[in-house]
Amino acid sequence: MKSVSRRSMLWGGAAAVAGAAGLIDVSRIGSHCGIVPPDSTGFYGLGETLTYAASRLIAPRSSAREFSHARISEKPFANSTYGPIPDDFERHQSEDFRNWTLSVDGMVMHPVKFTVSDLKAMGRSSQITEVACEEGWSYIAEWIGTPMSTVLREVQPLAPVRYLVYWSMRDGLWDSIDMLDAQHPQTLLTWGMNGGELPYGFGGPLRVRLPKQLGYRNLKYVHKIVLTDSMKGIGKGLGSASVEEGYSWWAGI
Ligand SMILES: Nc1nc2c(c(=O)[nH]1)N[C@H]1C(S)=C(S)[C@@H](COP(=O)(O)O)O[C@H]1N2
Ligand SMILES: [Mo]
Repeated sequence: MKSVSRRSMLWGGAAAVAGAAGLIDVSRIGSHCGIVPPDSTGFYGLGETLTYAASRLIAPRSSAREFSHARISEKPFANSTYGPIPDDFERHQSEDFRNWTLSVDGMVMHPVKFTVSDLKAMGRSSQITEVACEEGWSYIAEWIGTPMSTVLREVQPLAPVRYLVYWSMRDGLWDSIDMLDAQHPQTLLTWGMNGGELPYGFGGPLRVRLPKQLGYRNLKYVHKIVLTDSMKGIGKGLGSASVEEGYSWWAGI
């Protein structure tokens, strides 16, 4: 494990104490260090800002728990997806997603469109981890996919990139993660589950799997990724469609 620098510890401690006492604007200090969540605004943003900053300073590379095969849930629960199925999506479904692409562009050296078979050929990683919904239920499954870091190596992000933003084609939901999460070895572009293909109900053909974050950040039917240094101009600039609905951007577990 990497040791935490004394300076980071001091900063974290000072921010926590001062923040709790309401003495200083934590988000202002945090922005110097690049650890402010995009939805850090106003009074309610304070808690999230502190949680995010503390997690980044104290355990920036921690991993989600992985389980043995025996712990895989017999009946995983596929949450419903709301709204009408767009025509484009139905067409892809009827073609067995053979022509489904994931575009990756924005602040990158080489923008690329990958098919699911391109991704499968690039790299494979699997993990047995839990999906935890904010509503209280969870299940454990084996997730198989291409590490996000492998895709990033291909497109080569350009400095000063800060966020990876991703969109679902099925319902237009979108979300974003910082580069630490984007490069995290457990962050997968998932195309397989429990030894087989990733079923439609669980986000097939392609799902972002982020076991260190609550379920709602694990978007299904992902077809577009943009790398950016700022969330300005993307939706309301708060980092996620879920944030616009009242959820918090940082949902670390
Ligand atoms: N595109 C899309 N992705 C989504 C959702 C959604 O409604 N649309 N729901 C999210 C929520 S709230 C949770 S808890 C998980 C549920 O994953 P599951 O369907 O595999 O149980 O998916 C997330 N991904
Ligand atoms: Mo959820």
